[in-house]
Amino acid sequence: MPRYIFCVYLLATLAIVSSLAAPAVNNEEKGSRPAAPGRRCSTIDRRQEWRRLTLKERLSYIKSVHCLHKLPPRVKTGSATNRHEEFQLTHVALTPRIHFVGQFYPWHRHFVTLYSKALHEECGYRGPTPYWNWSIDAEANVPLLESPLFDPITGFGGNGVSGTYTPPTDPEAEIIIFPDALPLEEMWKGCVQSGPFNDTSFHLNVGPGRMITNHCLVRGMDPRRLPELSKASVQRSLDAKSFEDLRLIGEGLGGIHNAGHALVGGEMLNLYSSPGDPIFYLHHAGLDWVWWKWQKADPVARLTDISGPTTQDGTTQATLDFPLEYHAWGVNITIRDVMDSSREPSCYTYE
Ligand SMILES: [Cu+2]
Repeated sequence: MPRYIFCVYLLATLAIVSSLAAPAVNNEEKGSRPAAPGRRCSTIDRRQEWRRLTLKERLSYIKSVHCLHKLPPRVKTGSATNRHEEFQLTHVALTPRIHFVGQFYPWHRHFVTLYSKALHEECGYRGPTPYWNWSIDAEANVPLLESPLFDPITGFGGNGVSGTYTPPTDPEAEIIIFPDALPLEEMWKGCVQSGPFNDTSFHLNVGPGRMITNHCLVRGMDPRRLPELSKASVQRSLDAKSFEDLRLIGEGLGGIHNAGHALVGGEMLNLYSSPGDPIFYLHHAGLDWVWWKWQKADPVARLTDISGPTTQDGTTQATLDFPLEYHAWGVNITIRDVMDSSREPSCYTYE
């Protein structure tokens, strides 16, 4: 088995990437700038923690993910074989430009919105967009696998099963893992065999990392990361005095971002291909919920507070005018457009 080396600082050097077969920009897809960013929304998605969805809503959400996984990609030139993978591939293609930078929170905010819109508009999902408040699991005195998030019927299924997956050989070091993860054998434990995304009903053609391979959904859970997702840990983000503090606390070592990825392991621990695991969107909605809560505590100052370098090794600071790119979809918006989630094009709040 190859030895994968990972380190946050390595990412800067890897920023040259994208040898992968990602979709090319298609001008016909251009022009999807929302009619009027900042405009009042006609409807509001009241996002809820997974456990607050009714069982019917949970099943309906899972069904819509399966639907997205069956729909053809919008951009035909990439390696994604369906809409779900198209989101994954978009993330793969942009990874070095959207992590450990000022646009990390805004970019992922809109990414989750786009995914949620796809579930609603293309797959008929009618319920609220779910998020994951990991601190409920961190404070509960029950094994992580008993969390409703990992329920085999009304959740995202369980852990990977040892011995069912062998990562591909990786001579070009295309598999880049989040920092401070478990040893490889444990984090790539195996294919998920239970629940709606098990080995027989759900496969991915994108990943691991920047590779394009047909594989099962891989997990290798690490409940030892739960303390990093405790109420106190979430509060540490909420106590941030500035956006700069918020993003450094959230995305830094020991922060809630890494910990949520490492808690699930496998595909989720892959910095590039993690959106292959459907739980990615609940984890990132959870991070967004923290940012939203933080903004709500002082909207006058915080709905316009943005900072952080625009490139991993650069010094230019992100501003509200910084463009957010979503690869071949041609979505044309700026950070300013997503600062207030209650306005177009986001149109949601958290309950
Ligand atoms: Cu990401």
